[in-house]
Parts: sequence; structure tokens; C-alpha cells
Amino acid sequence: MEVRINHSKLELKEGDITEADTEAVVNAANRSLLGGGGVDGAIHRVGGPEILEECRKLGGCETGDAKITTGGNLKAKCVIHTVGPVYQGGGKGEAELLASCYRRSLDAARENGIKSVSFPSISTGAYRYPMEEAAKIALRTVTDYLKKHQEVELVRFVLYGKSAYDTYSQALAALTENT
Ligand code: AR6
Repeated sequence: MEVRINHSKLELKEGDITEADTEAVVNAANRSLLGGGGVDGAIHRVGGPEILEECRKLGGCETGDAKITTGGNLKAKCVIHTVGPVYQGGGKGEAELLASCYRRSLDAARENGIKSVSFPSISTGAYRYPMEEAAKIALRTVTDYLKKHQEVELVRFVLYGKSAYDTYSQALAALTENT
């Protein structure tokens, strides 16, 4: 599924983010930036040790923020590491922190002249954010961002499994109907 937002394209795909051929892929990291499971584990496994070497020099990353490194052996030339919130019921500012992950990742892309970015569904694995809620926030935030900034030409969500893909597709359909 894809939609146009001004001069940019927003795309949903089912798949594995380590195989993405966009210039950058976003990692759902933790504050240490020193690796973990899920997307983080897969990116470091496929991308190789060069990514971790650069991460070590960054001194971690706050929740809601993003930092960039090489893509190592990935097809993508850069990895943008962002740290999603751990879901604690929704009353701890999680929605704003999750939105901030998407905005700060796209800021990092723009600052580095990157025109295509793939995102996973941040916080919806180990950090337990409900997928439906997270999809609405992710898609609304990226759509609003692309309306304001033209530099990033392609944003792709790479969704792991059919259920995640369907949830994002329904959220995107609802969002575009209402705008
Ligand atoms: N490609 C695309 N999506 C994936 C992949 C993949 N290869 N693997 C999993 N997903 P998670 P979080 C989906 O746990 O919730 C790590 O240990 C997965 O189904 O990767 O932000 C970090 O170090 C889920 O929907 O990230 C942190 O400690 C989504 O990606 C912590 O997990 C995110 O799941 C971050 O947790």
C-alpha cells in the first residue's frame, strides 16, 4: 500500500527491515545503543561489528531521540538508531515519546541528506506498545512531517508479519479518509 504526501511517498510493506534497500533503516534500539533482540539484534547481526563500534562512541541515546551510524554490511548506507518508550499503560507520555522517535529519525535523515528511510514498528515488540495505537501515532506523525518537509522522498514501513501489515494498512486507510 502507498500514498502520496506532497512530493513524498509513504509506503507499507511486509518484510524484514534488514533487507531494506532504502538509504537508511531505523533501528528500534534501547538507551545504551549497545544492542539487544528483535530489530536491534537483527540489524547488528546482518550489519556486522562496524555498527556497534560507532554506537559505542555515541554515549547512548535518550528515549524519543535518534542518532545515526554507518549501515555496515547492510544494503542501507546508514542506520538511524531511535529509542522508543516502554509501554506502561499509556499515561506516562508514551504517545508523545513515540511520535518524537519518528520526528527525530526524520530530522537525522534530513540533516544527513538521506532521501529514503525504512522504519520498523517502533516499541511494539519487547516494549509492548499496542500495535493499533502505535500504528496510528506512527502514521500520523510521519504524514504530518512529510507535509512540512519535502527533503525525504520515500518513507517505508517494513512490517514484520501479516497481522502488523494489516493493522498499519487499516490505520493508513482511516487516516487518509479523514484528511
Ligand atoms: N524487521 C522488521 N520488523 C521486525 C523485525 C525485523 N527483522 N524483527 C522484529 N520486528 P522490537 P521495541 C518487529 O522488540 O519494541 C530490543 O531488544 C516486531 O514484531 O524489535 O522497540 C532493543 O534493544 C515488533 O512489531 O523493538 C530494545 O531493548 C517491532 O519490530 C527493545 O528491543 C519492534 O519490536 C526495543 O523494543
